[in-house]
Amino acid sequence: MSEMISVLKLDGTVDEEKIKAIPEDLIHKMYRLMVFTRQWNAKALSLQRQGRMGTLASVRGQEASNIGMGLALEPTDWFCPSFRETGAQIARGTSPKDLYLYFAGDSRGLRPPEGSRDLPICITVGSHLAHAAGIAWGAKIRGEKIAVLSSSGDGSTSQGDFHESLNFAGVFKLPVVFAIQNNHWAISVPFEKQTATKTISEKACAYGFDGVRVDGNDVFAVYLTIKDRLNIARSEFKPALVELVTYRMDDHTTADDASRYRTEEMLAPWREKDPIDRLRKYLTAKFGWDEKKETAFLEEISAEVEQTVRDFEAEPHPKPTDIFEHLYHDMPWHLKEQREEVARHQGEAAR
Ligand SMILES: Cc1ncc(C[n+]2csc(CCOP(=O)(O)OP(=O)(O)O)c2C)c(N)n1
Ligand SMILES: [Mg+2]
Repeated sequence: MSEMISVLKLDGTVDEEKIKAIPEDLIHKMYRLMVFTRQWNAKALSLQRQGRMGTLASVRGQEASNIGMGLALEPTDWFCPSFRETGAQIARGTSPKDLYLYFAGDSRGLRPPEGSRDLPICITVGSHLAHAAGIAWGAKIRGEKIAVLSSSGDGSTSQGDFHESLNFAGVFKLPVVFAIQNNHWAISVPFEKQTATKTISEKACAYGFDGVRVDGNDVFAVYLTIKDRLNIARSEFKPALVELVTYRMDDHTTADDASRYRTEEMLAPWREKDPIDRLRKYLTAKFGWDEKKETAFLEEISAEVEQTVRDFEAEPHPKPTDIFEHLYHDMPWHLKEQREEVARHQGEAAR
């Protein structure tokens, strides 16, 4: 079983050698993005309870894994997320307003930013691992010096797609890194019932490449490990499996009630490992971060989140005829007729 890679300890002290690779401004950026993600998420949960948001997969507790991954990628790399990567997407440049739109059921929220190399959110568990392998294969054939990162949950490792994608990547020596956010749950299925192996990283040996285990609540370890593995993938065509050991602190989604299958005692040790508290301790010891700075900072982030909500809610509703868009280059006649009919009913001008 591979050792757990860690840089930032629970008490906020660090491995002084490893931390040298992370500049101070990047550390502040990590903290800002993690706190923003937590507040963005908390706001989305509260909007959902008020009927102003659709089903949401909360990312609370997984901010270090998310931000570490998002910041480790180069802009020219590809990122293939599932649905609990909102922080990574924000770190990569997806607009937080678009993510609100998406989780409110508006498909316009899936529009990728200009020039983006992020795939849209993938709800089908595990299917995007094959997309990641395919993109990496295409890049290799074209001679592009890029890498691909996919992120999915512990549950995805039980899907056939996981085996197919990792096997393919191993055989074709593809520049792809498969990150697994092992948050110990797949809805109500605990990790012990997900697999008979002790870890996920050890599964890599069946595919002929490295598997590593990282403290997924340690943003420095996640960032450095993913960055290192992407570099190796890019320059040596060696894929990797990276297990990020973390914990889902909320319900699976807003349609779930985890108190039916999970006790407070199970959560308690993970509260101690909170990724944001740990980083704040480091900032306090190293850069003199204090109550006053924290209070002002939280207010600033909160104002930013409130503005994001205002922008999201001010977005005009999509037109009913939009349902016909983006499917056909040349729309068949019967759909054109239907679109005109809908437009007539809505008093809309058909495009
Ligand atoms: C192919 C497929 N089967 C079932 C589902 C329903 N489903 C949605 S999330 C989920 C569990 C996923 O667990 P995991 O991969 O650990 O990710 P997490 O939700 O913990 O982030 C399931 C079974 C689905 N979306 N896709
Ligand atoms: Mg999981």
